[in-house]
Amino acid sequence: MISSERIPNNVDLTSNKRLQRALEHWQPKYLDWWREMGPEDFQDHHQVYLRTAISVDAAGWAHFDFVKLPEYRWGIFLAEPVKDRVIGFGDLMGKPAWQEVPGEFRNQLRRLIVTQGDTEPASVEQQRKLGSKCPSLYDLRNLFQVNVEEGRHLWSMAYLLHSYFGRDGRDEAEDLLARTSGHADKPRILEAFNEPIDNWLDFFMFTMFTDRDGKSQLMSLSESALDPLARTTRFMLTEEAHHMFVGETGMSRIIERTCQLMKEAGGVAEDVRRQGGIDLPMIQRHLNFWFSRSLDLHGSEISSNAASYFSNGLKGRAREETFQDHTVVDTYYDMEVFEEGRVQRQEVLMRKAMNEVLRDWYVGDCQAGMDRWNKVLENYGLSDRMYLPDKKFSRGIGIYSGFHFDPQGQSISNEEWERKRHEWLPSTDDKNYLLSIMAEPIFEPGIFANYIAPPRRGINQLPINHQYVRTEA
Ligand code: BYC
Ligand code: FE
Ligand code: FE
Repeated sequence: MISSERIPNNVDLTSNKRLQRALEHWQPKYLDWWREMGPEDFQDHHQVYLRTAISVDAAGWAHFDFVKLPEYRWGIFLAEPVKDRVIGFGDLMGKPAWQEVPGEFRNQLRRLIVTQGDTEPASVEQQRKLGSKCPSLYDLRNLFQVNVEEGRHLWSMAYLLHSYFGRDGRDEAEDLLARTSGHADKPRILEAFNEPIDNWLDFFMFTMFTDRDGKSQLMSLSESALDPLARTTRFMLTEEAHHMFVGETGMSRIIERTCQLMKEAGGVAEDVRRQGGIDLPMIQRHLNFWFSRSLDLHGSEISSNAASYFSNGLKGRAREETFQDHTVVDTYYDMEVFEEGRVQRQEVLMRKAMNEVLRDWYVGDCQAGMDRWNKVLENYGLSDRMYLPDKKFSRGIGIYSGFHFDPQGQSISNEEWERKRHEWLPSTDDKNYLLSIMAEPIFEPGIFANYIAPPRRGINQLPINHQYVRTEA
């Protein structure tokens, strides 16, 4: 069994016996979960070239080596403390940040940490069958890198629960291993984390859009008055950047390959499928799906939970320091609401609109990625463009759920929705086609599936054709 010495950490674990015992109790359960729910078929006989954080300084947080997946050293790291840090927003602004959990905010903080923690193992579960369909060893390695880091993010939240929430925290940490993505009785908490991801187009869209919700939520939690939470999430963000890199570059490589196939076929989108590629409309449908599911992850537009998180200093805005007003007592958000069958504008108390403020930041961050994908199309001289659907399109949470809108945000009838939804969202045909072109995994170094272009460079200065995953002799 992996012992506590093998938990790299900067929280002085050896001198905190109580915490050490608690984590030693949790660790074998985590490992059981990982073996059962982690990457299928790659646990026992494969060595993977992985980055492991062994400290938080520039030299230590990106240590590369070959490891077997269950032997990855999942560590606990907090970003360096900010000296004399004070609360940066809300009603308690200017007071010292908390080193312990105040009793009156215990339930809210536990809930935020549990919700955050729940997404991390969920994503590993969602992605567990992708290895046997991989487009290259380079991509396979990236998948596993994302998976082990989501595992480490779970460790981060389990650490907070064990350290600051006593018995309840221990119970919650166990429950994080007991819920399962897509399970009928014990599903994951947030809906996007119960959606299947069984092909690589879904995987890249998920890491592009859903991991980016991870970025916006972690940015807002890294403003938290609870200093250990702020420091934990701040360090998680360094790893999160790689997950979005995997999604964004994975997609731009698919788009690039599609452009090449379109050129070969004389520019007709449908021909791309005949050549085994992924056509642009299918890409747009998957984009529409994961973008709208990830918008849902930001919660309701009008939310008293969000107001209370902000007032109490539990959860701020992304880059809180860039705002002028950190208390926002009597300011309003000009919101698009849908009432009496039409879109109208309504002034909403800014504090209640904090989910929407974060969602706006998120949309801007996604749009920047969209612009980079469109550059690829432009460079190939094509006039097609990818776009983000309107915020109202295909929503399951919040004030637009229960109504139908087209991707441009126009309200439409049930009948029109039923008629058009397969043009806008992935169909069973799409999924079957994707599985058919991914049926054979590619394990030969330097070779890439026909539907995706090679990356610009390899991992950690190694060549693209390096054997990033190898079977044990
Ligand atoms: N699905 O006031 P409301 C990541 C619930 S991703 C299902 O609208 P609030 C990662 C809500 O819980 C980042 N239920 O929302 C990415 C509430 O339930 P109750 C994850 C939902 O409270 C990729 C009710 O609806 N981190 O790290 O402001 C790979 C009404 O609540 C959903 C976080 O989310 C939904 N989409 O919640 C790996 C940060 N949305 O009270 C990892 C922590 C809302 O009626 N969470 N509900 O039972 C939060 O900050 C907030 O809880 C939310 C919004 C952002 C989720
Ligand atoms: Fe994560
Ligand atoms: Fe992530």
